[in-house]
Amino acid sequence: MIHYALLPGTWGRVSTTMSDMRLTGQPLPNIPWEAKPEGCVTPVWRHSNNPVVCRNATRTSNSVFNSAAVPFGDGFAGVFRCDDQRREMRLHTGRSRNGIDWLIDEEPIAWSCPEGVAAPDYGYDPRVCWMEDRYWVTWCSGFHGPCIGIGYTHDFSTYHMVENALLPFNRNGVLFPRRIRGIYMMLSRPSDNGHTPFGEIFLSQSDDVVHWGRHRWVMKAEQPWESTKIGAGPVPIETDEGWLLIYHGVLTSCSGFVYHWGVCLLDLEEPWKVLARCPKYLMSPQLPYEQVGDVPNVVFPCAALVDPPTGRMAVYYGGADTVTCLAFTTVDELARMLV
Ligand code: BMA
Repeated sequence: MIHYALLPGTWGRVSTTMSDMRLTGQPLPNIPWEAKPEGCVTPVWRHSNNPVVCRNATRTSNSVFNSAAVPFGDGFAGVFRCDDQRREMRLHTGRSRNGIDWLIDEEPIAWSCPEGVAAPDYGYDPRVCWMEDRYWVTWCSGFHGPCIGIGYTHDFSTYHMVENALLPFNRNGVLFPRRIRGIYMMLSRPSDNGHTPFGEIFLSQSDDVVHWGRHRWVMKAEQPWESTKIGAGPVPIETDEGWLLIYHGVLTSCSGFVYHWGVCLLDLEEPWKVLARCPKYLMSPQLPYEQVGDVPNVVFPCAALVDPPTGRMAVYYGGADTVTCLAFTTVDELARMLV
């Protein structure tokens, strides 16, 4: 049982029985999984054979990172960020039997665009979610600068762009995986045209996925590890107590940005209300494939698989803007971190 303080302007989680938070949704018995290693004291642990996708996974790739995977058929499919050897940022389809060994298409995704919507100049940092009858994709789309592209696929073969959901400049557009009180909802992080030394998370609402408005402010940085900017990570994870949102938080050090993961809990019905937050980071760049690469010191989560009956979660994240990695946690581990 959980109780929330309903003081004006605050939505604080004041008490909970530690591990009673429950994931909602379909079982995923084939979720990629490794048990927490003996002696591990952190809430998240890395796959023993990271990175799971190396930088040269296609013939033309310079790097494959910040990518999103979902259950598909008997296995998994996903949209991968592949920066090519000209350093164009492109999205490619990936397929996997087990969620760990991936085959990435050589050719980038070709979006079919409705009349009046220009094909994106580039695409990066995709998120994918199953909602209603299709897999929705949001990504940072080149539209006179970074902007939120939204589209869908039924089969991971043909892809349809719907719109540029918001005006430039914006990044980290992340859909909620179902309508809430009949309304589609999306998180985003208004930004600038460059490397953006600021950033807070906002929420926008839509009746049709095309027109977005009724914007709400969700949260800003609070702790040193996230003090420069924050942005939504994987599609929010539904629990009986709220939406678990894993997000990235950035600190500016003497040698540049350092990207971490954080987690918070958003209200189920009014998800612009933050019920609880983890003051510490969940993960920081500590392994060589996170510290060394095209952009050092980056762990950037973009997708989470969950298995409600066991509470298991497998999170895909980019390492140092170069490779794709996998890490594990559980709903109990995350619930325990929230205050
Ligand atoms: C952000 C995005 C991400 C990237 C991060 C660190 O602005 O470009 O794709 O992982 O910077 O370079």
